[in-house]
Amino acid sequence: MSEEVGKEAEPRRVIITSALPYANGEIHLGHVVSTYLPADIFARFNRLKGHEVVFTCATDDFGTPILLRAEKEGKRPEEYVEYWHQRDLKDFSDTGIAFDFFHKTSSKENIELAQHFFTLLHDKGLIYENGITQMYCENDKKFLPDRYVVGTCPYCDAMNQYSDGCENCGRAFTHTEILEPRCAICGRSPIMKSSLHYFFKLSALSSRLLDWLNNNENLQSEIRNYVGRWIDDGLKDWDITREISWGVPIPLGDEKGKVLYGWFDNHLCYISSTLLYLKNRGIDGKAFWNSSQIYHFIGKDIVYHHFLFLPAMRMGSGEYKLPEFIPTRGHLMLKGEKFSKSRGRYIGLREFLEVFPADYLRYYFSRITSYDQSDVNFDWDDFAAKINNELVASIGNFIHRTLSFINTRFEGKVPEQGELADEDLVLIQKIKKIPIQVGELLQRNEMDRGMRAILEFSGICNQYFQHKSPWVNTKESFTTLNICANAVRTLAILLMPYLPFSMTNLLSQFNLSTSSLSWENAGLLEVPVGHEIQAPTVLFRKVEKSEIDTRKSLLGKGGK
Ligand code: B3M
Ligand code: ZN
Repeated sequence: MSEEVGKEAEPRRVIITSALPYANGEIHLGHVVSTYLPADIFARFNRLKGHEVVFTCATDDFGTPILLRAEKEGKRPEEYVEYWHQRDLKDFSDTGIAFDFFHKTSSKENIELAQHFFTLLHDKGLIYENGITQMYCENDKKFLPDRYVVGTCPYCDAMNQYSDGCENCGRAFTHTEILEPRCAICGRSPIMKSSLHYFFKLSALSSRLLDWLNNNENLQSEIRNYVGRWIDDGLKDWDITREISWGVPIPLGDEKGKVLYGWFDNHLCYISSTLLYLKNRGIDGKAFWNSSQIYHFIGKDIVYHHFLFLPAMRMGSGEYKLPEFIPTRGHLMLKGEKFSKSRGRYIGLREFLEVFPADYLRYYFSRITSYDQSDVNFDWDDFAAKINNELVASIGNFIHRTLSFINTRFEGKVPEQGELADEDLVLIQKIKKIPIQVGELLQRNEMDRGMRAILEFSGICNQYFQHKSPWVNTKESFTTLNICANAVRTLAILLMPYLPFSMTNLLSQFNLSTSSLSWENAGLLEVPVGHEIQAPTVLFRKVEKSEIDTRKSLLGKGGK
C-alpha cells in the first residue's frame, strides 16, 4: 500500500515489532540485517513523520534449547534468560536499535496472555486433546521434544536437523515426523511412548488463511506464493504441548509436567509487550492495537510461523487484529557463504562494535539490504569501499566542508542568501523534493533505495559546492553557504533514521535540537540567517586497509 505523500491529515498509529531473539546467545549480525535494523529505521522514520509509534521486542525465553543450556551451565532457567535479556538489551542499545519497550516471553503478562489465548481457542473448539506416541529416552528417562531429538528432515533429507523444523528447507514439522531420530543428550535411539497432547486445529483455518494471503497485497508476493502452496498441500494440526517444565503452564489444571510449545506463546509477546507499554502510559492497549497499522519484521527462516501459526491464532481468537505487513528479509552471508562459528566464518556483533562505530554497520547494512528474501553478502573489502567512497567521501565530505567554511569564513554564522542563480534554484528544488522521494521509499520499506537517493543528493551537493567554489567567488559565497547549510540540515533529518549516533552529533555541532525536527519540514530552508554553529569535528573517519586486513586475517581462524 503506497501512502499519499506530503502532509497527512492525522497522525497514524503504527505498531512495529521485530522477531524475538532466543535468550541463549549473542545477537547475531544476521538478525541485525534482516530484522532489527530495518525495523528500527522504519520506527525512527515513522516517529519523525509524527505518527504514534510503539516499537517493541522481547527475549524469547522458553523452550527446550534454553532449558538444555541452562541445565548444562547449572543455572535455573529464570536466571539464565535474565542474563541474556540484559546482554541483548545492551547490544541493541549500542547498535542504536531503540525499542520503546523490551520485554520477556517469560513475563507474567505474556504468560497470562498465552493462557488467555489457549482458553479462548479451547472454548471455541480450536484446541483438542489427542493421545500421541512420542519419543522417549530410556537412558535419560525423558520425553524428547524438539531439540532433544536430532535426525533427518522428512522433506529434503538434510541431516542433523532438530525435530521441530528444518534449517535447510525451512519447513516446520513435528517430532514424530523426523527420520532416523537420536536423543540429543546421549545419542541413543529413543523408544516411542504414549502421552496426552493438545493440538491446535490449524487445518480448520486453511481457507481463512488463504483468503487473508490472497487479499493482502501488502505482504510480499514471493512469500504469498509459497505459503499459499503450503496451504494447498494441506496443513496439519499443530501439537502445542511439550513435556518440559520451562514454558507457559497449560491452564487446565490437569496437565502436570506439560507446558505450551514456545511458538505458541512467543509471538503473543508482540501483543503483551505492546499492551504493557501502553498500559504504563494509561492507554487502552487493545483499542490501540486494533486501530493501528501493524508491522512484524522477520527473517525468512521463520516465515512458516509468522504466516501460518500467528495469523491462525489471531483469527481463531477474534480479539486482536492481524498484521498488515510482515516485512521479511534474507540471510546474511559472508563472502557468499553461510556464517559458521565453528568454521571461523563468523563476525560477532560485539567484535564489530569494538572496532567500528555502530553507524558504519547501519550504513553498510542498510545500503546493501533489499526489501526481499535474497541473501545479503557481507564482504570486508566492500564494507571499506562503501564507507570510504560513499559515507566519508561524499556525505561526510559535504557536511564537513560546509560547516568548516561557515566556521572559518563567516565566524560560525550562517550567511544570508543574495540573488539566486539558476544553479542555486536547482539545488533548492532538490532540497525540497528529496524528503518526499526518500520518504516514499522508506514508507515502502526500501531502505537501501532510500540510502542510494540520499547518496545521490549528497553527490549533487558536493558538485554544487565545488562548482560554486566559494573560496574564489567570495561575493556569491554567502548564497552558496546559506543553501549548503540548509542542505546539511536536510541531510541530517533524512539520515537520522539510518545513522542516529552521527546525526545526533551533527545536530549538536549545528546547534539544532532533535525535537524540533520532523520529516515534514525536512525540505524547508529554514535555518535562520545568523544561526550560529560550533567548530565542526569530523563525523566519519576512513577505514584503513590495515584494519580490514586484520579483520580478514581473523576470519578462518575461529574469529576473535
Ligand atoms: N526466537 C526464532 C529466531 O530467533 C524465534 C523468533 C520468535 S519471533 C516470535 O529465529
Ligand atoms: Zn538419551
